[in-house]
Amino acid sequence: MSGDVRERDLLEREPDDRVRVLDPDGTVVDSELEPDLAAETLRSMYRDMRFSRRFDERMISLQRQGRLGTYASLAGQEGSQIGSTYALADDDMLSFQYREHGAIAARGMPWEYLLYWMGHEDGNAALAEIDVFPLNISIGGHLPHAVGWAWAAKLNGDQRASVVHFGDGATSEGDFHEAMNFAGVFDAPTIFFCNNNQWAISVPRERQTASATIAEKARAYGFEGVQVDGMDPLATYVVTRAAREKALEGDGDRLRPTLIEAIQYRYGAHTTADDPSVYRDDAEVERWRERDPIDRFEAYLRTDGVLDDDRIDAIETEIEDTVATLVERAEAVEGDPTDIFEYTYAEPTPRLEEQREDLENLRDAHGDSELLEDE
Ligand SMILES: Cc1ncc(C[n+]2csc(CCOP(=O)(O)OP(=O)(O)O)c2C)c(N)n1
Ligand SMILES: [Mg+2]
Repeated sequence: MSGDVRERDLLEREPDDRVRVLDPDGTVVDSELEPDLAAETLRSMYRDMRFSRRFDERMISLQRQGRLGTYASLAGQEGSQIGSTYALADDDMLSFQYREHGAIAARGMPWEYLLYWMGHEDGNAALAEIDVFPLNISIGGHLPHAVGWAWAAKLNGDQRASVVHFGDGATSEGDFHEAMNFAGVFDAPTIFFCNNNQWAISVPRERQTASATIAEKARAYGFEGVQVDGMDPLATYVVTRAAREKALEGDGDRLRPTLIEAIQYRYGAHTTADDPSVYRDDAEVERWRERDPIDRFEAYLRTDGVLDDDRIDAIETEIEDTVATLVERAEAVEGDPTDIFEYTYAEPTPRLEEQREDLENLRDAHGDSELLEDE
């Protein structure tokens, strides 16, 4: 990176002028933008990307075996999630939708994270310890909260940014627009990070908005939007770092939010409950796989001598062990089915009370194992 001025320029590009540092075969295409990261940091980013991909495979396999609930796959989106998270401070507040396991991995995924996907609320609670808000299934619902948190941090004089991940589909929700407007007016130090993976379940990007880019929507709210190659971890890193600086140090006398549109692709199904073959072609998936973020980053790191076969073998072995330990610890926790009646209302409604009683009566009469066998 050749200095602050150049880094700031990043955010002043036209919204459709996509920032890219590495091309799909790992060659540096913009050496001025190449961040000066220590070999250890680069290897750690690579490890987290590999971990996330492996975690994903394992979670899908567990779901197929009935050992995990419905799961949202991240494969293809590692460069965006890990590159951007490495540009943050550990105590910047991170909010996400449900697919950003890579961002959680970059923060040091707690084993309890798996519990959420196994139906235990404790999985969400553990995220608070790494400054991550609970997972959000209600599309766009977390954006106003992320901005509110940013505004509070600013009023408290904290040097902490709020980073909020959401999908292309979320930009059609009112919450997105309200959050963007509020952040623009109140100078809330927010980084809006849109993981544009081309699809919102079966709705393609072209049907999501008539705007030429998602990034350009920021202009309507008085701040900058930038498109970045979301499958290039170095590009997402430099863009997020520039946005963070602007959120906390300001532009002139104002702290400014930024909207980052990271262009990427979800290789797999929307979730384990989806069949993408009914709405998209395999050829499309193959075209995006040619831009794979892990292959690209590995090629770059091998050229620089930061990685070699031995180091990669060691990383693979460590990842296998780590994933196995995470699963083992999470599976050792026994759930309580009546948990499903908790956590939505402070006071349960009469109807929920009635349903809880029905479930308890059934369990008393038959026992959990018999109830499960009957299914
Ligand atoms: C408010 C709301 N409306 C609809 C849904 C159903 N829904 C679940 S995921 C999804 C698509 C979201 O797409 P996007 O924001 O692009 O994120 P992605 O899944 O692609 O990561 C929808 C519509 C929901 N969860 N919440
Ligand atoms: Mg999407």
